[in-house]
Amino acid sequence: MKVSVVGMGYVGIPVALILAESGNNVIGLDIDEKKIESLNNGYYPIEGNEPGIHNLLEKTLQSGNFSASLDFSSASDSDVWIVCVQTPFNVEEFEPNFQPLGSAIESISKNLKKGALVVIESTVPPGTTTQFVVPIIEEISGLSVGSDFLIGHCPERVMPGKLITNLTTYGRAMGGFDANSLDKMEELYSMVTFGDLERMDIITAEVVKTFENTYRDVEIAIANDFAKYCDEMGVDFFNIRDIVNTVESRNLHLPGGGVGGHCIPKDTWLLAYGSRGKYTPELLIKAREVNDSMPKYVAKRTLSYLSNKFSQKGPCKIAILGLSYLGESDDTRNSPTVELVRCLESENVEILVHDHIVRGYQKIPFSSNLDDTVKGSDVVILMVAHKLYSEISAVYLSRLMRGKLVIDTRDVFSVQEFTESTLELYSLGRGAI
Ligand code: SAJ
Repeated sequence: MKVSVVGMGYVGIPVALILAESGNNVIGLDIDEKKIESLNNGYYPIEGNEPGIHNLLEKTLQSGNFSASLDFSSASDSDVWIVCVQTPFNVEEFEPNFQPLGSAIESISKNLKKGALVVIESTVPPGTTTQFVVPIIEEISGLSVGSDFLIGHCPERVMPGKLITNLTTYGRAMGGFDANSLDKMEELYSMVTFGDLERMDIITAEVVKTFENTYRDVEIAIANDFAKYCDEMGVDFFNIRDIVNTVESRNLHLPGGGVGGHCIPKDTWLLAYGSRGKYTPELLIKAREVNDSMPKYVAKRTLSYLSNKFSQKGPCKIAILGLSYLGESDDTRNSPTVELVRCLESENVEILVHDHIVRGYQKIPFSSNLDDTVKGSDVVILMVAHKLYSEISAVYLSRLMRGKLVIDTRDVFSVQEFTESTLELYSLGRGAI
């Protein structure tokens, strides 16, 4: 089949390469010229370690089954169009940003051939595929859904660091407009994954995906609320979590300095937007607010310690370890560290953020050198569980720091080791300082 994948990001690239490896003729389409050039030159344009992706790119370029392009008209004979663009949400306006999706759909509609299948893999508010996407296609292409083109929603379940594995093993929720759409989707996705392919209608698939991520957001919010409870009660959340999780039906998640990334922070809002005017999922929105409150919670703990114990002249120097939203990732989208810096900035502090995986971040004081970041700091705040940070010792920090406060929001540092040091460790969930 001739397949075009729109959106050469975390999701689109592995989808395109796996379909190309299966013998399809695949074009990867994007509006970012650098990405297209990088892909056609055999370079995976996204940082982070993705096992297998480099070999797959090289192999499918060599076989000629994959190429990348800016030009949608070069794909006008596509049998299938797969849309993998981002769907951000503006919380203040309570509106999804449909610009990337709308632009992709418009470009596809101008090049859609009769009988082709369009699949939306991006996570969208329930109702979007039939109420937003289909009208645009019919308006621009002049084709009618069902009789002239097929359409469906098949949400992705990839996870950074496990893109290829997840795509080829996880089952898929396939929401199709009609039986023909589902048959075509089944033919397509049976080439992508060995997992189960569940047939359903489109809105059910849209709800499956937004539920999946909203559910995780609530699970994380429970861990965060429990951690705050433990801080105030002077009990150890992690010890309690180990005991609670011995009950097989319990799965307490981990607290942290916030919930970032391109999925979890927005999918609750996409879900709520989909039911606007019909039902407001209050618990789910409250959970979102709990997770969004974590950077401020860390800032408050830091500032209350400083107001009581900081005696140096001049600004307090704060070193923050980790800028990406997740350990071993370079992705800074919705980074809790960025929000933490915003919460601290108005105070009499000097902040320097360290990350050795994120490259060249401009918007906040940033360094990729750990010694330089920690040297002379009064407070060190660990926000991301990068593997590197698990190698940091109390001796190393006490040698380089000017002050004594170390705040660990990801339970990376050993409480025992720090208790025996000259430093004061506050580990989120193990009792307030
Ligand atoms: N986080 C916590 N505590 C936890 C788990 C995560 O604070 O117990 C934080 C992370 O630090 C991060 C954010 O939440 O800031 C999101 O982490 P994540 O592990 O959910 O990673 P994501 O954002 O890459 O989520 C993706 C999602 N996959 C898709 O949308 C296809 C999600 O559904 C997966 O469950 C998740 O990967 C995964 O399990 O790895």
